[in-house]
Amino acid sequence: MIHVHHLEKSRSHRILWLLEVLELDYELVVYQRDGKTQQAPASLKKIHPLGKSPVITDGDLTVAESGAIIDYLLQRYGQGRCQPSSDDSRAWVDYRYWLHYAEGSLMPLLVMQLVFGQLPKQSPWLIKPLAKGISDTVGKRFLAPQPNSISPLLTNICQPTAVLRGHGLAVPIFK
Ligand SMILES: N[C@@H](CCC(=O)N[C@@H](CS)C(=O)NCC(=O)O)C(=O)O
Repeated sequence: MIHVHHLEKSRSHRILWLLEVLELDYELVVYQRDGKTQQAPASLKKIHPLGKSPVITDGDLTVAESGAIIDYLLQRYGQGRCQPSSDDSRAWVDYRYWLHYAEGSLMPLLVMQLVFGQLPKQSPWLIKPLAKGISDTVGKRFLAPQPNSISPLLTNICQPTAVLRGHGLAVPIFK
């Protein structure tokens, strides 16, 4: 039986989505974020030393990292669903690109945006103006231009015709 170690408000939703599409049986083990820090509880570290979600266990196996979990589920249970065949080189390369792009390139930017956006709000009042200055500068000089430069790519992949591209529901949609 597959167990999904699911942290509320997290990337773990992608895994649940994939499991539903593949119509696999699974059990959910739900974890709440710490009310103050928003971090995962220490109990998640007992499942995998990273202490982050998603993590799945499948019998004796433990698999962490959302991309690796998706790969594992599709290789083991996909029966060709949700990914292009390796005969179709272009689609196969696109699929791999988008699978890795989400965590490799996009997510670090989104996390930086979140962290720097929170910086002034979370800082002690005395240094709030300084924190706001840093946050604004990082946002304007570094972060803002980057999502702008990738948005045409994202718009393109989010077109139903691009995502579905003749081989059923493709995995980038889960990312
Ligand atoms: N690259 C990892 C990232 C895992 C990750 O950072 N998960 C977040 C939730 S989206 C988490 O567990 N955060 C809680 C924490 O850092 O304590 C993946 O794709 O699985």
